[in-house]
Amino acid sequence: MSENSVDFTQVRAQFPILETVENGQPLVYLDSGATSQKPQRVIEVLDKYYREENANVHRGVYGLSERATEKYEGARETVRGFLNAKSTKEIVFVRGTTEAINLVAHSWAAENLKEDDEVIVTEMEHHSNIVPWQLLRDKLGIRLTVLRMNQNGEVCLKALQGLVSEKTKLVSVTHMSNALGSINPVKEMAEIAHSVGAKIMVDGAQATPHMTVDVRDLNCDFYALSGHKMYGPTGIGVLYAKEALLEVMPPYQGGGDMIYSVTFDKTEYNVLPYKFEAGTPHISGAIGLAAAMDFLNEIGLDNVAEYESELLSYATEKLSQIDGLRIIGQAENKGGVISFVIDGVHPHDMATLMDQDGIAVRASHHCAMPVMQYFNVPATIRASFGVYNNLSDIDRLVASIQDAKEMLL
Ligand code: 7TS
Repeated sequence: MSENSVDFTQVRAQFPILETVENGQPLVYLDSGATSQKPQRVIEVLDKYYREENANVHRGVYGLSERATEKYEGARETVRGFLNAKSTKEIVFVRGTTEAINLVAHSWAAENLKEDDEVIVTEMEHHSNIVPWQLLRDKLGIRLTVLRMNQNGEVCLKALQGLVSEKTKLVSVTHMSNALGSINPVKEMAEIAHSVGAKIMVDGAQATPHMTVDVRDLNCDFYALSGHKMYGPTGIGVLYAKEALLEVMPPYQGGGDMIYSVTFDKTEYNVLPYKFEAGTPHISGAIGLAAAMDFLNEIGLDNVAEYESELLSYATEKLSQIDGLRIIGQAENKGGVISFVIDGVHPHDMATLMDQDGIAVRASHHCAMPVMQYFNVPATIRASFGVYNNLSDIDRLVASIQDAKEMLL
């Protein structure tokens, strides 16, 4: 490995779960694409919150509630800084990427799109960036157009240029594919969307744990992320949206906290971002997410990207040497995900045997069935990396594949 200023052995040591012994073997966790493990400091922040700080936010005049509110709003400021958003008004806490996309579909899109208007998605989207638009298609008669990919798992900007028209109202695209690892040129895609007056929504579920994301530089209109994939708790995520859009969007859910005043005749909504946060929020989740972002900021996202790119190169080289193994997704710009199939072996059988060696990989369609259809496979085996993985994890992955292959073929 090249000299990285960060000691990733120390980073790994911060994850208590990695001491787990699975089937008599030390756990090798290679399923961070599904959810990441949590560092000690995130676990401690959650523990401290419930031991010492728990109260509902925005309502109490007593000290404990004021402190919980300060922490919760402090977390919002951390998220703002992490994404380089202009204002905390643009940071809406949600359950995760899925909810963020549904919020945009139900609020912005349902309000602004009409029959025959078009939403463009890529062929490599996760189901959570396909199904909400299909639901809207059924309701409003909008069109859902697919930007196809090539055999490497890459989309072509020229093809997008040829696809957009004055009918296009939204381009909704994943920043990094969970099934292939492809990183999409979302900044350029934003320019193309904007050239016809469309908006762009970016699904950042897989990107935010692995690379620097600057929403102002990308000039995206909406950006979604999930805390649990970036070393934070489950059940918390973020929708970033430009303030001017949020300002005119109708609320997504009604309830407490999102109102300014209510009578039976009329409700006045709260200011941003509270208009979109009905009900008691996931206070500890937001605080835990901020701790995870601090953790990533301290390592430095550019260091993370460099380190994981070295892991990916090493894994690609080693896996390519295995007879009958085909890597699915060979984009030039690719993050720490390696999906593969092996001639004559069902991915689930392979992953089950690998579990016996203490290796956690995912064998599935990865909620991206159109990707499987394109490559004509029922499923792939996917190893996805996090900051805690190392070369020895990959060596054990390779050895386990070899052993399982011998048993199955
Ligand atoms: N978008 C992408 C690109 C994803 O990878 C996922 C989850 C989601 C959206 C949904 O995120 P959620 O936090 O709202 O569930 N991806 C995966 C995966 O690859 N394996 O399990 C979940």
